[in-house]
Amino acid sequence: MSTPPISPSFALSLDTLSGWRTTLARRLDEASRFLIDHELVDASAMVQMAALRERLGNEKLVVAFVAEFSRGKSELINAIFFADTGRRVLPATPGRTTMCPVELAWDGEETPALMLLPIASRLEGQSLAELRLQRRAWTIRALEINDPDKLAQSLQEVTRTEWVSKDTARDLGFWSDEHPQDNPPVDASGRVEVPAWRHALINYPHPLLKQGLVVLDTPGLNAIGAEPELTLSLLPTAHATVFILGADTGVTKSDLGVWRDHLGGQSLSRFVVLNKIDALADPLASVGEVEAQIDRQCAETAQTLGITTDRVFPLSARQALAARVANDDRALIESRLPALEAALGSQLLPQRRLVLEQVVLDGAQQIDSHVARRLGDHRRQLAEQMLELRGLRGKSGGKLRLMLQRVEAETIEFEQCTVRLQALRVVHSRMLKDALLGLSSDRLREEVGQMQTEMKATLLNLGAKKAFVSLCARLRVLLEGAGKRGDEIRDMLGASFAKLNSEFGFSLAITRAPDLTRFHEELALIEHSYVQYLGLTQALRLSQPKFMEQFRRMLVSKLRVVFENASAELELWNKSASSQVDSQLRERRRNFRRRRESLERVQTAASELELRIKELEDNDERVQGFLRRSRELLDAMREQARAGPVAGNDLISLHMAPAESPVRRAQQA
Ligand SMILES: Nc1nc2c(ncn2[C@@H]2O[C@H](COP(=O)(O)OP(=O)(O)OP(=O)(O)O)[C@@H](O)[C@H]2O)c(=O)[nH]1
Ligand SMILES: [Mg+2]
Repeated sequence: MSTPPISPSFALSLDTLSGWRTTLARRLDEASRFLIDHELVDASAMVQMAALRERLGNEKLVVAFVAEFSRGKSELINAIFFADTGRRVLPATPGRTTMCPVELAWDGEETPALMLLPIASRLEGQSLAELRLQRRAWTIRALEINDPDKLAQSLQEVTRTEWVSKDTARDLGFWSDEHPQDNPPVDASGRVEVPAWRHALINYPHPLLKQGLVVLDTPGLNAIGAEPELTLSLLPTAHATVFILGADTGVTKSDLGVWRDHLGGQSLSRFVVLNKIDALADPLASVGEVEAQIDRQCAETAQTLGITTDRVFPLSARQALAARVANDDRALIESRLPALEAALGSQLLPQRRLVLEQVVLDGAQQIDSHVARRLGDHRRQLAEQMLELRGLRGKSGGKLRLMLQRVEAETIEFEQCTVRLQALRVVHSRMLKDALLGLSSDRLREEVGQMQTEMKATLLNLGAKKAFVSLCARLRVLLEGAGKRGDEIRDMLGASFAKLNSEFGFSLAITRAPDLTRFHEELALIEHSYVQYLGLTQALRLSQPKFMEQFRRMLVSKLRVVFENASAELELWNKSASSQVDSQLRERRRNFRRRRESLERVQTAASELELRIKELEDNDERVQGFLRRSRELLDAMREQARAGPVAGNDLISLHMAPAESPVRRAQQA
């Protein structure tokens, strides 16, 4: 088999983006290596560079497919991502098929595998985020990626169900006496059919997944509602969601329910697919008539969902999959899938690009000013020494002795700064501790605990929502408080640095306090999705202790990430301020020692004077060279960031990409 007939433009854009990221990472590595090898950065700047590197390397792009059951989510994923296997890989059959959320990604540290989380894990109240870190909680099956049939057979597992008692089904969250319309089938002996797995992870070395794409396939409505984490965490944080409708069914009431509950409020990129347009083919109607009908249906869909018509993509996933498998260009165009792929590529990636570009530019700026400050300081001291030594030219031994005495005196005077620095450290660390207190996990747990007490006291959803909203308000105050304390620290350090600079010749500079806006936004996002969730009927399950516990843990683990990151950012900023003081102190001391040593040498042999001066001049030149080189390297990185991803050479790598796929390799062999 050869490559798919038409290069999927989404794949192309993603490939280009990832190529750009790799180049950026390489530029950063180059700059870091140079800066570290020549000791031009301190420990805190190294931490900053490592964080930037990690971000570039691990940047993920999550695309979620959401719809009522049987609209063709899995089929669409097959057509976009798995056509090169030559068959249908993810199970897609009439009726309910995918029973649990399925996440497709690639982690190179692991072998290809299907990881399944048993549904019973819901009873233990642990959140999915927590369980992700516990390998033992998962059932792991190796995947035979070189054999499409066996691969497809293994993936059948995501359709597995179990029959349990009504009580167990209720505990698991699949049975509701108040809302029986969504309840699953019951057999003759009264047992209920529930999904066997809570979540599935497919680790598969697809070229696109290797580039950081994560694809989330979800089961139909009922199961979506039953896993709060999907609503609360996975869907709101996806970078794009593809909502699928069937042209054969139109927009049904339950489609609207899914849209409203899970996608409605989202401002992130949403794509609406009107799938199964092949079902509209009619031997008695002309092509033009069928097309007009498709257009009409798109317009109606857009109107019903309250979006513009250009957000609706009519297509046939089944036809597209068949066309790709058969290598049939014409049929692929007829399936209209390429239009969706083009839109995904052209709308999603520029946005990711902007985010990354800003991250890199900010990072480069910080490193740049750090290096400039350090080296500028160094040069200033070299200049002072040079001035001193040049002044000695043609001077007597008496003058030399006088100079030595002066250095001694200056050293003693300078050392008085240590008392001041000590005091500064004490004040600084007290203020920092104070600033971090409100962001601690203890404090967070306390606040969530208070919310829980308030929720228990009310049986109504309205009350639960109110308790949650008031929790968010308290957390916002905590974040604001930390921000304010950060500003106070900046003011205190700014004033102290100014004094130290003028009295002891330091060149301490304070960088702007970390901007905590990002964390406020993250908190707002969590608030938004939880408020939405609490408005859903499923939230009634909160009255069940197990669900309350799961809800609490999930919330704490989400919030903890926000608070820990805010805290880490504040701490890093403070660390970089104190390490600046430490390194300047060290440098100043070294400088006094050097001055003394050169004077002593000159004292023993007059010829030493010119040698010393020459040495200082060479040294200064070397530092200037470092500065130039460092700027060059950082400028190259900035330029690359501003240039953005460029398609071109990457085209070649795209066309080679499918060949990289293990299945294709096996087929070729
Ligand atoms: N005619 C036609 N059938 C399609 C198309 N896409 C999917 N189907 C069929 O619709 C049925 C459901 O497709 P799935 O991909 O399993 O749907 P799903 O949305 O993943 O459903 P769940 O996994 O149950 O949530 C399958 O039999 C598919 O073959 C299409 O474009 N045209
Ligand atoms: Mg499915």
